[in-house]
Amino acid sequence: MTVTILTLFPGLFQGYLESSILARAISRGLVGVKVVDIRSFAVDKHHVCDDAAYGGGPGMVMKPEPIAAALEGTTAPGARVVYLTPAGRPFTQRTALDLAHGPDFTLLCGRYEGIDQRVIDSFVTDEISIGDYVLSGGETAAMVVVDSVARLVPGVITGESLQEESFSEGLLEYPHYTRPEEFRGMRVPEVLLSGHHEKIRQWRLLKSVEKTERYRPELLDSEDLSSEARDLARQIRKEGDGHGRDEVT
Ligand code: 6GU
Repeated sequence: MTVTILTLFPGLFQGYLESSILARAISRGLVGVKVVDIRSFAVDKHHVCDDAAYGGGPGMVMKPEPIAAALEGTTAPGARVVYLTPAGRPFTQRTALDLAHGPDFTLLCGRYEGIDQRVIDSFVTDEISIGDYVLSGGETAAMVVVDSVARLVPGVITGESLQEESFSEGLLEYPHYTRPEEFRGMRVPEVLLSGHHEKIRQWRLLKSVEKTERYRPELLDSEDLSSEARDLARQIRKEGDGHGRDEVT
């Protein structure tokens, strides 16, 4: 799978692409990342890529010609072109899975107030936002997308880690512990030392449901939740009402 990234700031990607899981995936040939400088497609003497907005208002808009030329010079006709914008559809694990299934796709990073709408109308197949906040450009969002997609490409991380993720699907992760058994007076929960796999599984699920209830309670209303997780959620909520066993003294 090859991802092409179109940006005015190609240098931002260097350190990121040289580090960690992604660098390994690239060197093993599992993932390709091509970073393309939009400015190199501007034909005028000063390679101008932005201009004032028609209709007035503050800020600049990215000109259509360099982006169109960059897309036509790097992206196969019919390929997915994803524009990263706070005005896009929310990016989720489902989007990442969908992109990881291929084929190759292109990420278009906006800067300033955004890009000329006619480029979106002519080339863009998906508009994606990574959350409800404003970034100064699409580059950090592109890194988020590449990271989350690359780790889903077969062979990039072990099947076990992915299985564990699908186990906890729809819930926040349970807490993790490593050695030593006691750190500054705090012991690792006894059940994790027991070697009892079923008890450990149940404890982790309980912790996941508790954490989800605390930080993301709306996730517990999902239809996709396992019946076991649903039962735990119901129990936790009952206890929270003040009628649970823990509250009885
Ligand atoms: Cl994809 N781009 C920008 N500029 N800001 C964002 C975003 C993307 N997602 C959330 N905020």
